[in-house]
Amino acid sequence: MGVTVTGAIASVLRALSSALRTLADTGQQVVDFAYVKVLGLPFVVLGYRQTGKTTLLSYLRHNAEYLVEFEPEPTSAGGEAVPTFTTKLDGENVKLRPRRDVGGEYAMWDTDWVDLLLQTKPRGIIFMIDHENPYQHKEAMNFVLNLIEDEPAARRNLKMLLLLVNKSDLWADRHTVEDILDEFRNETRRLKSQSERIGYQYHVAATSLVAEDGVHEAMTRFFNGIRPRVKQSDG
Ligand SMILES: Nc1nc2c(ncn2[C@@H]2O[C@H](COP(=O)(O)OP(=O)(O)OP(=O)(O)O)[C@@H](O)[C@H]2O)c(=O)[nH]1
Ligand SMILES: [Mg+2]
Repeated sequence: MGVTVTGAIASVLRALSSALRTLADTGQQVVDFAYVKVLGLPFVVLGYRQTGKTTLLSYLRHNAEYLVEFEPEPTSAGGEAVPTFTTKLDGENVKLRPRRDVGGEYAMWDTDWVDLLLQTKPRGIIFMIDHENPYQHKEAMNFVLNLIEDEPAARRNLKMLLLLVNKSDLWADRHTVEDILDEFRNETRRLKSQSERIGYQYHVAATSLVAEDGVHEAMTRFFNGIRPRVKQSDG
């Protein structure tokens, strides 16, 4: 099934590559092209501890067989470098650039999360929660929304925030995603109004990384949301 996610990224990249091939030589379009080729698509994955951040990054980089053996340690302070993933497309390399995997402990919000957002100026943020610790998820989410509000660098390139309600294999038989989000009414309302005001998209999806449920759709939506847009002028 890692094939599915790899397939999801491959299809996003295929769309991206065909979009790039249609670009003409105007300045803006050349900048988009250079940006994608040289810098990749920077995005960050945030969320309270143990929500699945490291698992998601590994999932995106490896085939699913890898997950069976995968028991991540909690990510320690300072985070861990994640290499750029390069995918070959029509003989060309296209890069996705997550930069660094940070942990979800409180102590890391003010340090690692802030640094990561300010340095990366991400095009996308994946924010992960699960069915436990609603209080901590709320705090973590408000922390990120505050940073987007207060730090121009954190929102400068932001095109999409994807809210993943993960571990659906553990809750889907008892709760709907709406039940879980009910605890986060204020935060989702805030997300909606901030996204409209600042001008980024948001999307909410339920996923199970271990059962590979909903991941393909959510990642396709996310990577489509953060890739540079080709202007649809027919002129
Ligand atoms: N049941 C279930 N477990 C999951 C899922 N995704 C991740 N996990 C497990 O949740 C635990 C935490 O996953 P990590 O990827 O280390 O979480 P993290 O957000 O990186 O954690 P920190 O680095 O401590 O902040 C691991 O045991 C994963 O195997 C899921 O969809 N379902
Ligand atoms: Mg981790």
